[in-house]
Amino acid sequence: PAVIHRSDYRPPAWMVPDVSLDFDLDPDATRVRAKLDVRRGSAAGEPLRLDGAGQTLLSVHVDGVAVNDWTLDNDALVIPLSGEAHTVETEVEIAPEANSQLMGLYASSGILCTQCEAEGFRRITYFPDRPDVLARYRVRMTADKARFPILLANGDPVDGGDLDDGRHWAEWHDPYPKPSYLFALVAGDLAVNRGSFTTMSGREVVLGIWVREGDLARTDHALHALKLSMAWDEQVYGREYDLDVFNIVAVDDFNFGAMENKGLNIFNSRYILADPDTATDIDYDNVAGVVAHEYFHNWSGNRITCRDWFQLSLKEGFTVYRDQGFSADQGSAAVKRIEDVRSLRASQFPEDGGPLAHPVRPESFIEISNFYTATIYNKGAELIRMMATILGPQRFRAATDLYFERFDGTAATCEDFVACMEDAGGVDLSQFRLWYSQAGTPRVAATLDHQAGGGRATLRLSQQVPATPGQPEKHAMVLPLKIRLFGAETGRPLTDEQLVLLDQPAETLVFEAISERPVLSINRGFSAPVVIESDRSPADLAFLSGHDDDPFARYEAMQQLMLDTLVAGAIEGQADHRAVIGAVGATLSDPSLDPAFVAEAVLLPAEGFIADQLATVDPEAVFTAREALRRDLGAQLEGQWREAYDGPRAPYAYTPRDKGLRRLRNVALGYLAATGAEDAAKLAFTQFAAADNMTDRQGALQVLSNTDFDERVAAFDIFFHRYADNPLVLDKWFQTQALSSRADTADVVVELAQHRAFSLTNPNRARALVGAFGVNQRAFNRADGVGYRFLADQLIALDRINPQTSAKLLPPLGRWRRFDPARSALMRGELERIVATPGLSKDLFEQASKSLE
Ligand code: BAL
Ligand code: ZN
Repeated sequence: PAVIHRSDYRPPAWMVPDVSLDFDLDPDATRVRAKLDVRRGSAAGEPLRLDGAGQTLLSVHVDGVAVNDWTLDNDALVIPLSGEAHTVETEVEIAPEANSQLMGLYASSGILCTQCEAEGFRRITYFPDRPDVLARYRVRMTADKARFPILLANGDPVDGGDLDDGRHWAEWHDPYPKPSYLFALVAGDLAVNRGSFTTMSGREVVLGIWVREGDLARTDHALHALKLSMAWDEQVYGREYDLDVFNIVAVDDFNFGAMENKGLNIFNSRYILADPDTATDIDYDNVAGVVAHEYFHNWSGNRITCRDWFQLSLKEGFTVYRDQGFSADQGSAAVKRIEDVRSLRASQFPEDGGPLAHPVRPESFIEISNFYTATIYNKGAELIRMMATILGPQRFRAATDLYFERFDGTAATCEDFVACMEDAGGVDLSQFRLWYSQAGTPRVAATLDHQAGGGRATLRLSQQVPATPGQPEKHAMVLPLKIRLFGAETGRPLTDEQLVLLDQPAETLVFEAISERPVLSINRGFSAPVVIESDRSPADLAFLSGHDDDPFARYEAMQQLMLDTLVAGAIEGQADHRAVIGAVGATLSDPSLDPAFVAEAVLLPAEGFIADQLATVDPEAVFTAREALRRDLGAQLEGQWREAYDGPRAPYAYTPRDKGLRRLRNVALGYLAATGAEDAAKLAFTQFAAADNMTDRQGALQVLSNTDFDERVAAFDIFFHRYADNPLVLDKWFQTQALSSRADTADVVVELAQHRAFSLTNPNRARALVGAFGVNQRAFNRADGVGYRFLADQLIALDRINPQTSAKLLPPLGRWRRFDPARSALMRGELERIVATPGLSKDLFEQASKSLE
């Protein structure tokens, strides 16, 4: 397959200021008539080239006259045009019901809907399907009124009516020029939860969350989150909504989490539907976060879009940063930061250290769908965060104001964004730009020396950026590191917090008048997305975990202490647990701490993250070391776990405090179960059966899922039957089993793939079983290779249905270099089998072949 390079970018040869689309909707055969006003753009003499894929072309007219001098070149329609401006009309037929890849126009449980990012619009009609061609869209839809009573598109509704034959029509007009990837339409039998929002300039916006009638009761949280998001973007970024309506539609079959189409967001129902009985606190948080994310795209993505797909992080990194800020403001900012860093470490760090590593602004791709990654999204957000840290809040806001003003209505680049940061911030970000072009997670070594008898302390910092595919040599980057020193004896701060911009391979900082032995607090707030290697002792880490005034640094010290202990345990077969037990005990008994923070702080690092620290991963050794520490923590602190578990209980409410208490209780239950305490099974099962909310019910199920208790089987059975009609909750049933740490999980997962409720055609279900299994380090890496074979079988089968979703699930196989020779060979064998599969999509080919390199 062809490789597309960033350096090949050329401005569009033809622009399309206006387009009219006429849809005669039918699940089996939809007719699409498109009328494009085209204007010659950059290059004289070039024919008009319209992207297409998978449709049947019925006719082509130029300036009202049927023509046949067009050609098809790799699915693109090429039409020779002599003048500067023409009207080009095409008519095509497409088959939404047969569209299983869920790109373009497709059917999801009887609803017709679209997904066009990145290159799905070309599956609907012939068009220059690239983000720098901005058009005003007028859309007319005709459909059977009984089956599709609701017809929605981007922008505002302008007209509609009934036809004689039981069909009806509606016309929508979007006044804002937009790229084709933001096009959307929906036709279906939908109910609406209506709301309204008055914008900062006093305009009334009609809001609608559209779902199946039976799901309506589960949409209040999403509607509330939408209103909060609209207010937040006005207050924090000065951004006002710009249309009279804002609609969100939830569908069950969706490749992404959601899509920011102008004025008509389409969501995976997983990120809309929530009520206490079916959604956990994490689900509630995710619904609000994704609603906010898509809403924020209206400015960071839609009003200002990307010039080309290499700039994807321009909109995604910035919008993730914005949604993180929104979520932080809804509850505990410290806990939100901890969650974000945990997810960065779980998904982006391994990506940055593996065969699929790529810069935040990639240089090339085969299939752009493969680049909707944690690097583009989450590391991209960290880049924005670092610039915000360097500029400070006022100058950062001035810089984003400048960006929104300077580039409104255009397709921009990452470089344009950085230039605004420089212009409004009065800083030089020349070297900072390396963050966009260099892949890999920088490592910082930090050693702190102190003169005996007091006085001068010397901090030596050095950085190293590891080699990544195609980038053997790296330059030193700008690393904004927040640093503070604390006194080891008194616990008091010895310095103010300082922002150090480490921009050399090595630097030395000197602190004078340091009267007692200092302890280093570094990368506070996770100010740079790097790995810190310091020589801090277990005692100093335990001290920081109890005394640092930065909550993130406190959490981080505990994590480092746990990690060092677990790595020692995995390598040596045993470790000294005392420092961890002492620090966890102190944290549990500190009454000044927020329970939500405590719950995060006492959690052990994930198996995958422990494995990332080892030269060669031994999954059983990692599991055994982690279980040993869990058991020891559970047993040694049993009284405190019981106290936390028996803490204040109240009827369910979704408030930060209640969420924190629930989280801590479930963590405590896990530790109690780890000890094998006699009553643990009973406690868990009672919680499972009596819970008035899904957080507690699923929390108990998760605890049971890792055990041999008889209650485990009963709980899974009850759960399945109770929620048999709810696909989102059944996903939890599959996922919880796929994540179990039990020795038989791989066999269970292979069996579950044959379950009548399992299907690869629904991306959520595929991710719940196959995706979750891939990140279950112990089960997936079972020494006999059954996990590898299973994943490869599923990917090959899913590739025929939905290549995009299949390719996203491949990365666990790409970790083969990290394992022992026997596992490596088994994994490579499966990758080779995938690459050799006839008819493989370019999506899966790219991921598998790069993973072998
Ligand atoms: N643009 C794709 C979905 C999202 O990031 O919002
Ligand atoms: Zn996004």
